[in-house]
Amino acid sequence: MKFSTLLTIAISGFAAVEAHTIFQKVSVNGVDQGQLKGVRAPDSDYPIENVNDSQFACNKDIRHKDNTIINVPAGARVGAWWGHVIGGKQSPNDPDHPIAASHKGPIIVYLAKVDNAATTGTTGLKWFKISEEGLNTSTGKWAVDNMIANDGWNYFTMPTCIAPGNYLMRVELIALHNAYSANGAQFYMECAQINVTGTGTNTGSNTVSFPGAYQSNHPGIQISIYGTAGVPNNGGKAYQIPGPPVLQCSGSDNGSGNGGQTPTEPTQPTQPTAQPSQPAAGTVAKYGQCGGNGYTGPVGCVSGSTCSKINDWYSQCI
Ligand SMILES: *[C@@H]1O[C@H](CO)[C@@H](O)[C@H](O)[C@H]1NC(C)=O
Ligand SMILES: *[C@@H]1O[C@H](CO)[C@@H](O)[C@H](O)[C@H]1NC(C)=O
Ligand SMILES: *[C@@H]1O[C@H](CO)[C@@H](O)[C@H](O)[C@H]1NC(C)=O
Ligand SMILES: *[C@@H]1O[C@H](CO)[C@@H](O)[C@H](O)[C@H]1NC(C)=O
Ligand SMILES: [Cu+2]
Repeated sequence: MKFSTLLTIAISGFAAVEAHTIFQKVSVNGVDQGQLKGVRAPDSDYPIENVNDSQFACNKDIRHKDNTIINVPAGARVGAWWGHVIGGKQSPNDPDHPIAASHKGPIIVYLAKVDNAATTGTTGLKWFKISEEGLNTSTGKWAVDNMIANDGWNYFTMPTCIAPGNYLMRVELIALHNAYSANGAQFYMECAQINVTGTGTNTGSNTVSFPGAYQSNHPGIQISIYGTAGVPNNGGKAYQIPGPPVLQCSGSDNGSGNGGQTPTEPTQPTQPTAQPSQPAAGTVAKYGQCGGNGYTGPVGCVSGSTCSKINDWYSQCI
């Protein structure tokens, strides 16, 4: 591991007066894959603030990178773990771990199909969005609030239709506490090296480039999130998450996709079609979650699969 103790001390010195964050660990169906295993991370926890930054895809000055490729079954519950600095807390009672509470905003997950996740570069990739969590207007909670409440874990589902193969998985947190002024939003992102397994056929649609996908004046990027009562919940208003629509496994997005590494620009984003119908209660798709501590969703699997316990936290239709 390329690691400079001196550099870490220097960076930590700066970070003491800031309150930033680093995505540095993955879990798959409740199984922790290990600190920095398969995740490309810098030592610096500083954000990128320029949406045109050349390293907007997977961050810059990467100092932690191994050759691990994490197997992720399509349909798996995936966790991304954030810490204030590499390793997590900066001090025993670090109030800014996993991130300062002020840093409210969305968490968004993208994939890019690659030939080899361990060796691929990060320029020119075509990214598609598989998950997003913004502001829940009924609870007033941002994705960041929920991540803090989960001890740094942000959870999402690997869509069931993703084709097997290697991908970079880009997890991005946008902190909006200073976003009321131009270029005040803080973008935190790292990329994980994954190998999706399963029987899906979708390698993405509505792909975008990083940099390029975001405009600095997008209403989800330049925004005051402070409500009239001074409550940082966007005043009860909806929040528009930047980027393309989330890939849907049923409906118009379920084909083989136009992702991959072809250099063609995506066609005009398709008009939002009717929301694909959610599976009825009691019909969990194959590889979907059907049980586990804290799980409150449907438990019946589609015909041809049965609900199997993976661990206390996760049962899956297999
Ligand atoms: C980013 O680049 C685009 C396209 O060149 C340009 O219109 C925009 O002003 C740039 N934004 C920033 C913040 O530099
Ligand atoms: C908002 O939070 C409530 C309460 O936890 C939850 O039931 C609901 O599904 C959430 N809404 C969204 C869009 O996630
Ligand atoms: C990806 O998973 C498949 C299916 O388990 C396996 O055959 C293949 O070797 C894996 N590839 C990598 C790069 O891990
Ligand atoms: C894919 O979408 C088409 C068109 O909406 C639909 O007819 C088909 O059943 C879908 N297939 C799957 C596997 O979801
Ligand atoms: Cu910060």
